[in-house]
Amino acid sequence: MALLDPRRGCIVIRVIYDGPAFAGKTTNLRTLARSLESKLYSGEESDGRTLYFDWVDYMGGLFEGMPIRCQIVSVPGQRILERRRRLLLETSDVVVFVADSRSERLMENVRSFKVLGQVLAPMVPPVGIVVQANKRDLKGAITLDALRDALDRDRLLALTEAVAESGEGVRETFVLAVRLALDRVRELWNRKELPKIEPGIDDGGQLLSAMKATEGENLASLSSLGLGAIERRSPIEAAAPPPPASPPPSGGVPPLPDASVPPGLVWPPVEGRIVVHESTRVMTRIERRESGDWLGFSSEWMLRSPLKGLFFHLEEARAALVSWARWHSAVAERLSQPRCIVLMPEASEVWRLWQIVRRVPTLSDTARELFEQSDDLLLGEGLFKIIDLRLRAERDFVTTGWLGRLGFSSVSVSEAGAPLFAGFSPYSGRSLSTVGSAKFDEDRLIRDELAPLLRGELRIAPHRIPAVLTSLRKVATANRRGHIAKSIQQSLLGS
Ligand SMILES: Nc1nc2c(ncn2[C@@H]2O[C@H](COP(=O)(O)OP(=O)(O)O)[C@@H](O)[C@H]2O)c(=O)[nH]1
Ligand SMILES: [Mg+2]
Repeated sequence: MALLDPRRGCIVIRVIYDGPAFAGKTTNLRTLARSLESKLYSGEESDGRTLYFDWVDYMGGLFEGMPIRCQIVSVPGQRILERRRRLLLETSDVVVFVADSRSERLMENVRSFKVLGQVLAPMVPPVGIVVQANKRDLKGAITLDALRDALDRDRLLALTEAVAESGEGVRETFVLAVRLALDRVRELWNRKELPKIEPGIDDGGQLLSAMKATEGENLASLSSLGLGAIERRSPIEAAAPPPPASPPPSGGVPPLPDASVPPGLVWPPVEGRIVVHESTRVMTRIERRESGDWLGFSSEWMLRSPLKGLFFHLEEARAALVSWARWHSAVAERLSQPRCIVLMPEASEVWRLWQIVRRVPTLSDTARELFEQSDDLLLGEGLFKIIDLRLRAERDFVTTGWLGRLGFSSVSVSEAGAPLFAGFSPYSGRSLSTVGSAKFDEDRLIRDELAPLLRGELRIAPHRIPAVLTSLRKVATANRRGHIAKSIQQSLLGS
């Protein structure tokens, strides 16, 4: 429901606290109200249970020079009040999902989170979710990884920890949530879709009346709970640059991107910031390569800043980000996920481009595992699959011009069995539509890349070569790709 209130000259966003009953939503808002020096409005309660919502108003921060007004609203968590909950969720710009860390509450969290996912799925631009693992003080609190796996194994979640009762982690969660909401505002702004209209709902009392009114009616739309009618959409004056961070890089090592990067400097919007938040929490090593690139690693993530990724003018830096983002959009379906690109303020008037990519199992990893396979037949079949994927990837990415080069360690497989590019995307500092060579030479690829790989792996067991080659030939022929096996055999035996 983000909007630009023309009368007050401010941006209005709505941060919704969601989650199962008793997880600590009201406690979060109570703590926030105290630390933000604002007032908590609790619509109506019955025995301390929220019936409608809690509401906190907060004014803080700037977007394009305009103050930001946050409507912080918690939903009722009881299942019986689910309709009220959904109505409120549909007006969110970001959601903090307050999860109860006690193991016995895990299924309640999961059930509630599923509903949240359904409600938010159709919303465009995406509404980010911060999962706050609350009640970390209690014995029997499950680990963050267990919570993450139970909620959604396939999706990257921004996780924070809190003890809402004592206030620990409450503010950190809120700050991250506001940043995700502002990513959404930025996206609306860029699309010239940020409504310029006074908020239909200005305080808790108005929201309560509106909710009660809609419950009396045959409600379908919730426009009255958010914006009222949208009167006009007007393009807004040109963007002013956000202030760069002030501390200069220390000890030569550039600062890693962090989740405080200003809106508009991370792509894709919303999800990109979640990638930054999750990856840089655990980044362990950073080093400079001979090429001049900076590289960072953790067990799950890898991060790179190219040599040409340093900028001294924000407009130039932005243009580079946009052109790189275009490349990513164009090949999105063929890229391993999640990943993001981000422009990190590095010093006064200095920005650095980074990309962050989640490490996924690649063909190299699969090959290494395969060679532990003692059955020659299965090894041959597995090898054919890998080789076939590698060749398809070459055809898809390099021949079409999207990439300059590929290797076994930069190709992974999608669930549907198609090759995905899992490496760092190329950056040349200009428009990136074509960087690859147009010629595809299968024989050269087999000779220069595959044969050495196989030779290296098979060196430990040369006696297996004939059996493996026979098996490989059999599968390849069955797939009408006999020539592949033949050229591998020639490369291997010819050496
Ligand atoms: N131990 C502990 N109790 C908490 C914490 N946060 C909330 N509670 C308690 O959990 C209960 C439910 O909290 P409440 O905020 O009303 O949950 P809501 O239903 O999600 O709004 C209350 O008794 C709170 O005092 C926490 O971090 N640790
Ligand atoms: Mg409550």
